[in-house]
Amino acid sequence: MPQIIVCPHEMTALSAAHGFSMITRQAQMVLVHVDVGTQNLGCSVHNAARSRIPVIIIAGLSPSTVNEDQTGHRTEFIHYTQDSTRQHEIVSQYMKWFYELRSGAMAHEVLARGIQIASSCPQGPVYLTGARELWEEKSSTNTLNLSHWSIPEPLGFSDSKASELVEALMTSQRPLIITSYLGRHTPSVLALKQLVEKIGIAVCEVNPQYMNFPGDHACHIGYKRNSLVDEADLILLLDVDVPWIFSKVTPSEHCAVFMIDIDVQKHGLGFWHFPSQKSWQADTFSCISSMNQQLQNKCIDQSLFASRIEWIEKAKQSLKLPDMPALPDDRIHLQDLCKAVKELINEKTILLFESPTATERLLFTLEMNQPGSYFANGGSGLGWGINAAIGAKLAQPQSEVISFVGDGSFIFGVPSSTYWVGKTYDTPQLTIVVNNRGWNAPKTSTLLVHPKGQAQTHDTYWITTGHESRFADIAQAAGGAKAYRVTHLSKLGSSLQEALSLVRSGQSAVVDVVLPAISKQTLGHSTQTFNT
Ligand SMILES: Cc1ncc(C[n+]2csc(CCOP(=O)(O)OP(=O)(O)O)c2C)c(N)n1
Ligand SMILES: [Mg+2]
Repeated sequence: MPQIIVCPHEMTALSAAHGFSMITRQAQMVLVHVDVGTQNLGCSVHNAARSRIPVIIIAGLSPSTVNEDQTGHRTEFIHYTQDSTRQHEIVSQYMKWFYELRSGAMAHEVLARGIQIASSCPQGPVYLTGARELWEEKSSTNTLNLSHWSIPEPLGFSDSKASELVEALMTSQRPLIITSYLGRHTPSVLALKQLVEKIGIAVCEVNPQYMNFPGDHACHIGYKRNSLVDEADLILLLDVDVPWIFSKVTPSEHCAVFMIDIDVQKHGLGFWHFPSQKSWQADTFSCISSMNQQLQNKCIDQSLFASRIEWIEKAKQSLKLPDMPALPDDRIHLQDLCKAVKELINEKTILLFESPTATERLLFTLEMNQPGSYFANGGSGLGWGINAAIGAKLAQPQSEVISFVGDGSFIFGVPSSTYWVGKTYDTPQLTIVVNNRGWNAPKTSTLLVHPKGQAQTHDTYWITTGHESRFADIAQAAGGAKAYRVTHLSKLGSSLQEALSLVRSGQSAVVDVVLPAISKQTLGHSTQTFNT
């Protein structure tokens, strides 16, 4: 019997399954109510697809029969209004496979096929439906021999391809690796470290979904997209969706770009293209391992190695994130918060990150270096973090789970559902709300397009959502979480430490950390002066 976690909101269910699968790589099942339940999954469907998460979503279909002899027939008016004609179309473009069960006798087999498809690489969600009458039928009594439903292995990497790449790396002057999700398989991190140290390669993590390469390593050049792209003479893209932004930077004419990706064509995305002279759909771990093996017998040119390391060291200096100036009146800025979070990290920490405009500062400050200690959403549907934390804790009960989320992301996460589940199923988390009083990312996006436009001149960004809300109290009311609201730097460290010790004792805690407001605009009919 699988463990059943009842979630009051579908966003919690699929995001928690996402968090669990991110760690275990095992497919999870999420059951939802017909068309309306499917719609309430909302952006967690996009997230599962973009993050290549193995999950089987099962939704009922309204019963189709009206005859009382048929078990499961229509018994309520709602069976008419919920009988949509193409329910699967709500989510089909995000699914690796979707299918309607046509006979209850085949339920086991169809499910096994769903698991097989979702779990094979590149992994992803599948969607199964079936009318009530079918679920009422007897399924076959034969138990499935699951060993006959093996998951197809990802493609390997031939010796000749490995040697082509090894030669190119060994003779390069300024090699750069860009990655986002290589660390989903934790042994890949060590394999990459071995390769990097042997050759001397700069590594940049862009929007990392996992801990891919130790943040404190001498060859880690940081988390800023576009870094060194125009300087490198060899770029190796390893499991990454968007390595750079064309309008900001392009590789030099003489740069060789290679790509190894579990999903090299990204056929789930619309327009997508990054130039590469060779690209391989393959499992990165086995590719790097073959390269490492070949390198064991190779002699590295020491003067080339030294010049590569010198280039990396210089780049690291220039890419350092400058310190933020201290704020007056004991107020807290993002850097203070990131430094305080660093004090909480230990070998048991699992950090779930969803605070869009804090990405670089947090990663730069924390320098996470334990494989499997850091997770972020590969999609962009906000509300994932606090719910994925439930799945992370279920997957690794001994861990200390911290979700670091923006105030907007906290609201998107339907916290009234999250913290109830957390309490009911003993999955305590420490949530840190980065409360800049609104949506900073859309403000930044606006300024990228119109740096001196109306919004900038008049401070009319329309992004000051929930600026006076008491976010932590929601979690307290819904699931008995301990609520903190911190406005002063002198109280920050002690509040976070106290909150973490409560989490260790089994109670969730939410620390709402109030940072300077990103806009002074008041919304609605409020005449209240904006408290910055
Ligand atoms: C469900 C959803 N709605 C809207 C967006 C667009 N969006 C991207 S970032 C962002 C702001 C999020 O606010 P917050 O979590 O407070 O982070 P901040 O931008 O302040 O760093 C919004 C609304 C989105 N990505 N997902
Ligand atoms: Mg915000």
